[in-house]
Amino acid sequence: MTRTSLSRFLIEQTRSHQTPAELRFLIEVVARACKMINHQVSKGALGGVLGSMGTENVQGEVQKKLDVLSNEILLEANEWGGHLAGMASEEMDNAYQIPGKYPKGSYLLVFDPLDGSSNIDVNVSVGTIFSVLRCPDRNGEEGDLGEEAFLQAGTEQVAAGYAIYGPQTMLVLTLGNGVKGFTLDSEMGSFILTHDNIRVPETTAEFAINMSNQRHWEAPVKRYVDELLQGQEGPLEKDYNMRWVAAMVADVHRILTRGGIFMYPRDAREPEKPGKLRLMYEANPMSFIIEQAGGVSTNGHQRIMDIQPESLHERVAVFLGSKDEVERITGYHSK
Ligand code: AFP
Repeated sequence: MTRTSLSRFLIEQTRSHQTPAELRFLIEVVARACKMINHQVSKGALGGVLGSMGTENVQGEVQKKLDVLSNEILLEANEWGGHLAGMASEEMDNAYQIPGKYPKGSYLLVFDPLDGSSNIDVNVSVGTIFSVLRCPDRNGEEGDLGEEAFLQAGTEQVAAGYAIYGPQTMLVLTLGNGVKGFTLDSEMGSFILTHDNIRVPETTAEFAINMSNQRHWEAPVKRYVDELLQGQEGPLEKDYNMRWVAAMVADVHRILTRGGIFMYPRDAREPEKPGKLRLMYEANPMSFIIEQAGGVSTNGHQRIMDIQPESLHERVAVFLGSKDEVERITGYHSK
């Protein structure tokens, strides 16, 4: 049987869907960087890559050595090819400028280099999340690319994906015409198409939320989770199961595989911040993937991909996954 590699899939996309060659190259380079990150992650203690750097990122979170290493891998892989006008990352305060010695391209790459990095030291799945936008026309303007170029709604994404470093390493990708999953064949060093048309089941009996924050949630979330917990005896008249990996990549991957609802609501711990997750490099790419797989993604009040970002590291409440449940909790917010 002929196996379809990521390269072959992308070349066929270029032919049939007019995916520009520059975008094809970009995805190939990101995939190559993910293979390098996978290699570092899998070395664990043998590679001396576990533990913290002793520094904090712009969000005030302690940076793991692998957060910093993964960020460097993505920057170095993508800065020289001429396909990007700039990059932005969870691990950098400001937009990354393509060095002047390299040509610039027409795309912007935004990423969380290592999502769920608190899982690294305990050998649980982590991942890389990325989003691709077009760089707005600069009208011949030279000089540094400002943050405003990146501040585009999720609906403007031309591609999004994630790599999951788990029992298997996979790359899950959307170019806006469905969702494909590629599994890394580590002997051949290639991502092979193994999940051709990923769809999220509309109904589910599984939910994902960090229950330890329950006392901080807003009323609609308390009501909804309370109903889930009542199971068959409650108004929803069925038993639900709960899972929480604490790496969005792994929780979303499970939902893409067998359905479910993922929630990281706004809560009262930091009232000025609407949630923990970041809009541009976590919520938007995951929302694009979930919607392309037939699921729904909102912040409780509106579609996440319609939100106009106001800053690079903006946070957002997230409810995504199986249509029926996301619509139910979104409905509770309007009551
Ligand atoms: P990092 O990317 O900083 O490791 O954070 C992971 C994450 O943003 C997301 O992937 C998880 O769903 C969420 O945080 C876990 O949060 P809790 O620490 O509240 O479980």
